[in-house]
Amino acid sequence: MTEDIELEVKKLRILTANNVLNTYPYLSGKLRGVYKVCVTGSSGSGKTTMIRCFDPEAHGREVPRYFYVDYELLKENPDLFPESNTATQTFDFTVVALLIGGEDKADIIKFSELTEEIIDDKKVKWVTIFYLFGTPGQWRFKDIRAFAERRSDGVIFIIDPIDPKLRENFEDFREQVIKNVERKVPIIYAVNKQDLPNVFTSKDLQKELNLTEKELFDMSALKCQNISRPIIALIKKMQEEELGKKN
Ligand SMILES: Nc1nc2c(ncn2[C@@H]2O[C@H](COP(=O)(O)OP(=O)(O)OP(=O)(O)O)[C@@H](O)[C@H]2O)c(=O)[nH]1
Ligand SMILES: [Mg+2]
Repeated sequence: MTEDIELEVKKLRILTANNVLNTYPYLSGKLRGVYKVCVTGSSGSGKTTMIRCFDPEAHGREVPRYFYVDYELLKENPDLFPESNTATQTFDFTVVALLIGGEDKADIIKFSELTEEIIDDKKVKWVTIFYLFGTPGQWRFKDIRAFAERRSDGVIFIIDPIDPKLRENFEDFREQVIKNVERKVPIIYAVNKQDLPNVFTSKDLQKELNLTEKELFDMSALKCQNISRPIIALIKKMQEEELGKKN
């Protein structure tokens, strides 16, 4: 069953890569895969904020964070819920390209901004394209999350260091994403909100969450700091595993 899914997904990715090459022939010889990557994690962990660093226009439908909202009160007190008034209802989506250039320098840019000139200027050797799906973290939208995570090739898992239910959410969301991708795929974890003082860091959580240094990163989505590192690590892991499977 898992093997059938794996084959089906591979076929789809090859067809997509061929479409990309037909449309952008200058990528010929440089394209190193087209993947689906989802960004998961509890509500408020910073998924939408992270994705908007790569593409400010990449947002799904945002709705009030709470079921009951007194709009009049909010209008008069816009900072009533400083932790953000909205939550993602559908999913955030953008297409991004990882460019590996001269001296193995890595860059991530919005795919629609990639041009032949950029490829030449940056002496790009490899281009990996990924469809980035930012999922909704709220429980009431978990069916939409399942849809957005379905058959991803890799997962970015955002951990909220100020979440009072950090451990419980970690187990829950991991179990769900593993089920939704329908086969074993690489997962990279990022502890967000590192701009805040005295919050858990990847070092603090590594042991507790039983993760290795290589799969756990620190970042601040709010400041768009260190957001590329987990993605580069994920793509590397995905491609290493793919090569391993071929051998
Ligand atoms: N200080 C700080 N706040 C952050 C950071 N990332 C996100 N936030 C804040 O956390 C709140 C929630 O961020 P979102 O990006 O909407 O969270 P989300 O994971 O998309 O939430 P859902 O859509 O409900 O699943 C917002 O107020 C953000 O400004 C960060 O790195 N540092
Ligand atoms: Mg969101």
